[in-house]
Amino acid sequence: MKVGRGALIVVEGLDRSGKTTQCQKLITALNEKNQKVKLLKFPDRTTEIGKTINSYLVKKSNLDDRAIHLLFSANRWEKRSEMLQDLNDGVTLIVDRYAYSGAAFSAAKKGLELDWCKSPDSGLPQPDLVLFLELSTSVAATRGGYGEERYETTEFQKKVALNFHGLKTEEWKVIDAGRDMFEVHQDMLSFVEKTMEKVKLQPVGTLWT
Ligand code: 2DT
Repeated sequence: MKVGRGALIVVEGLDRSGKTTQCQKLITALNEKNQKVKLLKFPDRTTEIGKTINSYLVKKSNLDDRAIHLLFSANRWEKRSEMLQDLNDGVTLIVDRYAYSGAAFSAAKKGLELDWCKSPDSGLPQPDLVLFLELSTSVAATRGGYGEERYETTEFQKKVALNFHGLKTEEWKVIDAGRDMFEVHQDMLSFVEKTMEKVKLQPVGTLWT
């Protein structure tokens, strides 16, 4: 018997909002409930494209703003068929950052329009749910490790935050990430489980088309 497809769940938010920890907690919780789940993270720094992105992020190399933007997008396109295969096999994907980070970060740079930034990701698998972890930039700056990589300045993050808000659609749930980690997790898990149930018999959509 076909049990239906998996859900595409994206977790977004500013740096240090707890995305990576919360993604891991979702995976653990769903595994314990015997659900088929996989964790994905963008950028995926392990591929050839990802290695070039990593070198840019750790400031070992410089690239034209539009060139790096297209590489971030290509890094998602190279995972597209694997993602669709997994979803159709009933695997729920928990994705740490996606095209929304792509558009929000690049459009925070001078001269890059949001619409231009969205266009290379148009046609990727459409997330069924976007969990946006909301945290003020001043609280984020007090959390560990801030300021080591490119983009990790309060001024830049403020622009990114504004761009994220301009990208919100009805699939978005804004989560107050300033609360206790367990409370945040419970909230997120409840949205994820509802979405998994809802999309089982629906086709996977396409993003920004
Ligand atoms: P992590 O700290 O989560 O590894 O992100 N970024 C990310 C972009 O500028 N464009 C993108 O498409 C993506 C997915 C956000 C590393 C940094 O890369 C930024 C922070």
